[in-house]
Parts: sequence; C-alpha cells; structure tokens
Amino acid sequence: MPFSVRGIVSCANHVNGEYTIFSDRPVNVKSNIVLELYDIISFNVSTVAELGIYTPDIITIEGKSNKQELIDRISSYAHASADLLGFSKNKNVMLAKMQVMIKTEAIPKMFDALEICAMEFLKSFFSGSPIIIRFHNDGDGVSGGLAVYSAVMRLQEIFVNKNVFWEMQRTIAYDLDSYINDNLIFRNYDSAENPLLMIIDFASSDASLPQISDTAKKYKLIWLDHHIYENKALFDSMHYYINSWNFGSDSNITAGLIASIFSSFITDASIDLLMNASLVSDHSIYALDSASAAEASTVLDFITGTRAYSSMGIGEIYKLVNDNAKMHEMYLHAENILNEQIETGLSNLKIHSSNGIRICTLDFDKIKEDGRDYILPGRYSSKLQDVISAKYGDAVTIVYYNRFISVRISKSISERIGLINMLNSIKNSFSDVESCGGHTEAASIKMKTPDEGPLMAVLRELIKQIQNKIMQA
Ligand SMILES: [Mn+2]
Repeated sequence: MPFSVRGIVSCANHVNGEYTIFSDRPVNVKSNIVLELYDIISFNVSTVAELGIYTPDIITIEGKSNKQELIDRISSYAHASADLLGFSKNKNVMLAKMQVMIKTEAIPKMFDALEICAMEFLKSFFSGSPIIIRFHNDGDGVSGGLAVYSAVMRLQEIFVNKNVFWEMQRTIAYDLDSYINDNLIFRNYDSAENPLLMIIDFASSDASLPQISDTAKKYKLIWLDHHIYENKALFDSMHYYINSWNFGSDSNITAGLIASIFSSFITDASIDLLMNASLVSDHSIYALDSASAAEASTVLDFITGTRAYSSMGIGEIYKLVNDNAKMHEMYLHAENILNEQIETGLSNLKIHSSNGIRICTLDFDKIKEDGRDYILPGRYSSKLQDVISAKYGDAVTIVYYNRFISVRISKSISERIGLINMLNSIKNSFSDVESCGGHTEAASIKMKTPDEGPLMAVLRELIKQIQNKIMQA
C-alpha cells in the first residue's frame, strides 16, 4: 500500500545521509539529497521500512519549521509513549518492591528524580538524536548498563533509533580520551534534542571535572552513580545527576540498582537478577542471599575484568545473562580461573606483620607467568584482599606490576591508615611517582617508568608508613 509521509527533520546524520523525520511519530529515512534540521519534507513510500529505515527515490523539501514547534511535538509524543509503556504503573510496582528491600527516605525521592531522567531519555530517543551510554567495567557498572540495554530494547520496538552507542568504561574518571571520542561522535549530527550522554557507575572524581562540566553545558547528561564526591557546586549544577549520596543515602544504593530503577519505568522485563548482581558485586548491605545473584555477579565481574573477554559487546553480554545454562558454565569457568590465580597469589605472598595485622605484598608477574588469560590486576587485588581478610582478619594487600602499585585495606583499619594522605605525601617525596588516587580502602600509585628500582623504593616506603600507622594505634 503506497502512502506518503510528511514531517520535520529532527535529527540529521551528515556522515551517512540518514535522517529522523518527525510526523505524528518518528521515522528514519535515507536521503540522496542533503536535508537540514527543521526542514519540512514529504515523500512517498510503497513498502514498509527495511531495518527501520525508508529509502524513497524522491524527497521534497516543502519549507522550514521552527525548533520550539518540533520540541513540543517530540515532548508530547514522549509523554504519550510513557503512558503506553505504563510509566506510572511500572513506578508503583517497582517502588513497592524497593520499599520492602530498602527502607530509606532516599528511595521515593530517587524514583521522582529518575522518572524525570527517563522522560528526558525518551525525548532524546524518539527525536533520533545520538545517545552514548558509558558504564563502568565491573559487576555493578555492567549490571546497570544491561538494565538500560533492556529498556532500550523495549524502546526499539516502538522506534528504531540507529544512533545509540554503548561503551564499557575502563577508567574511573570520565577522562579526556572518552570526552574527545564522545564529542567526535556527537559532531556527526544535528539534532533538535541535545545529544545525550549517559554515565553509569563512574566519574565522580576531580579528574572528570573539566570534561563533565563541558559536557553538561553542551549536551544532555544523565549520570547515575553512587561514589561519594563532595563537590557541592557540581552536584547543584547538574540537572540529571542521580548519586545516592545526594539523596541522603550512601554507596549501598549501587549504580546498578539506580539504573535498574531508571529502566523499570520503561520496561517490565525482569531486571531482578541484574539488580541483585549489582548489589552483590559492590558488597551492598541490601544484597540478597541468592545463589543466582552471586553467580551472576561473579560472571559479570569476571567478563568485564578479564582481558580475554574485553571485546564482548553489551548485546553479547545481554544474551549470555539471559541464558541460564551458559551463565552457569561461565560461572564454573570463572571460579576455576579465579581460584587458581588466587591460590598462586597466596603461595607467592610476602607477609609483613604489624600488631597482628597482615600486610601482604604480591608481584603480579607471578600471576601472569602461566600465560593464561588473567584477571585485570586492580580487580585481582580486590579479590585477593577479600580472601586474605576472610582467612586472617583485617589486612592490607598490595599488588604491584609494571608501573602500578595497587593497595587494598580492610574497612575497620582504613581510617587510621589514611591512605590517600599517605600516597600524596609519598608522591611529593618520590620524583618517580607520576600520580596516585583512589579512596580510603582502595587506591593505587602510578610510576613514571616501569623500572623496578624506583618502584621497589616506593613500595618499601609505603609498607614502612603503613606499619607505623598500625603501630601508633
Ligand atoms: Mn559501583
């Protein structure tokens, strides 16, 4: 049945000549003439859109619309879609569930804020504007990424937005590389709604500040996090910065949980497993004692923290998570490798004892020696610390490799050690240290070169200072 489409250009991709046209709903069109944002165009089509895109022979430009008219139309479509998706029903169902699990004032407040974020997400999505979703590469971050992925899958049933990009973030800051990458992508488009960047489970740090400030000025930034960051000015300047600390809660409300709440407005697909895996991964007090969540958490931590799986895309991970048999198989594989590598680590530890507290050091080359796929060193030191402290009580674990020294400290002794101040003072007295960062229980030092001499000197000084702090107590 031939029919005609008349609408306004709401997003233009100048690289491949693909456009989103907004009539009473959004549609994609590939054009052989150049169109501009807000052009009113019409074309005839005789077939259904293939892969979500029309390719008419002739497109007629009839005139120009204005921005506000189009924005209003997109907004009312987004609201109608929210009704169709059952936003308010979904909200009540999820809120009732959450309030049993987490009895804090923060939860209903966060729901209200996340509903606004979800609506903003819908506006961007249905306008066809580019969306980049960056999630941290650990069990919590990827659980959040997967929850949003399941929401996007639901939205793609209504309209295929071809401009959604997924990035697994391998740093804790929104660093310059990521910022430049995102700007290069966004610059390929003109869109009625600002391009949208979504950040999950990272970036609440000073190293992110210039990039974050600029992004928030130029684009739409939805940022879901649970890392403490005491920069009040930043908190106040961000419209869609949902950090559990801002709502009077703390890191126990994980980024994966926040992303799950966000997604629950849009999709009624079950995201319980992801939510629980996120809580287990980040040792939240709200984590349920569930075998399947523990398995999912191990698998997600493993595939995001092991080099062999670093090329796995979010779609592949999503398929894996939804395949029980494959998940269990992957869990056994992960446990196997982790146990072996932890065993190797334990038998290669050097132990310095101070006041009954173990300070353990490990040369990570001992783990890499067998040439197999190994877990990333930062992740490894956390696992090793978990095992050591479970066996021997409060402990300090230091893993060093190449240019890095990674330190983990049990919570109950972290305050008296004051790791961040200690690392900063070491940085000031050793010219070979390039940088240091982290928090009271997990931090690292980066050397300027991989030379062993300077690294060992810093390591000795670090052990001496930690011993002193423990003795003083
Ligand atoms: Mn997290």
